[in-house]
Amino acid sequence: MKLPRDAGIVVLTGAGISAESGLRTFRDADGLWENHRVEDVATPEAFARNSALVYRFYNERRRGLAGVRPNAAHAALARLEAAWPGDFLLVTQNVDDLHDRAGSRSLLHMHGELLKARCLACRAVRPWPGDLDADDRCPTCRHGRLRPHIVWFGERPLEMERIFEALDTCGLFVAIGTSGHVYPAAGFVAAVHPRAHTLELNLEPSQVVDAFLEHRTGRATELVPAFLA
Ligand code: BJW
Repeated sequence: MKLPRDAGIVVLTGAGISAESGLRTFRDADGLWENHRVEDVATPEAFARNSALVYRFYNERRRGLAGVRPNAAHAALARLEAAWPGDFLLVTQNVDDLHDRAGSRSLLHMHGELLKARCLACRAVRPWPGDLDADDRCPTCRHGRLRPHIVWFGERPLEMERIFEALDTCGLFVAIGTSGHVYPAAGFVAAVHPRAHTLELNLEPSQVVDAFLEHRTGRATELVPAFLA
């Protein structure tokens, strides 16, 4: 595929790109945490029902980030952004900070960020202040409770206007390491097809692979640097 040098590129990443850094994906293994389905912890209803459990889940995952590092696929995307003369946007569903640490700057975290918390009252977003528990209050407004800055099921993903603006004008859309189970991200390919070229890079064909013009199967640390070489 020959892409004009002024074409816009949108890359969507999912948990598969961080798998080889040592972070578990959502739907590959058993998908369980302390015998809870992730869907039963990552919802506003779960937070209302048992916030201590939800805080524990996210405190543990936030601490887990300290022991992992960006891999060759994260690094290759940061190099592409630095070298590409046209518009470039990296949209990640991942709540880890591995793209940030690899050097990606034109980056949107559409499902939030593990290292941030948000006030339920004033909505201020701030760095996650150590281990959170149910008694923590917002330092900005001093009364609101803090919650993980994470988009749970049923909540509106972040930055949707900017994402659809980029999708509307891009010449290439690439999805990497995402199963295509979760919307609206799984619908991005349909939003650009057939105007833009579309490519899926994944360990196995995703749920929405038929919507892509091209797909390659394999590990992200091999496929992504090779595609960009
Ligand atoms: C490798 C690899 C390697 C492994 N190399 N690859 C339309 C139809 C039906 C339902 C809906 C719909 N629209 C909305 C919904 C409802 C819902 C939804 O999609 N439900 C489905 C389950 C059916 N969506 C929502 O509720 C969303 N909100 C919403 O739609 O609001 C309305 C609205 C939209 C737009 C504008 C205005 C309003 C919110 C979704 C929030 C998702 N949140 C989560 C949890 C975050 C919390 C946390 O982390 O704790 O986000 S769910 C979870 O899934 C997480 C992920 O970001 C997301 C996607 O998962 P991902 O990344 O694809 O991971 P996996 O595990 O599924 O797949 C990994 C892939 O990697 C696999 O394919 C492997 O093969 C591959 N892989 N190793 C390359 N080494």
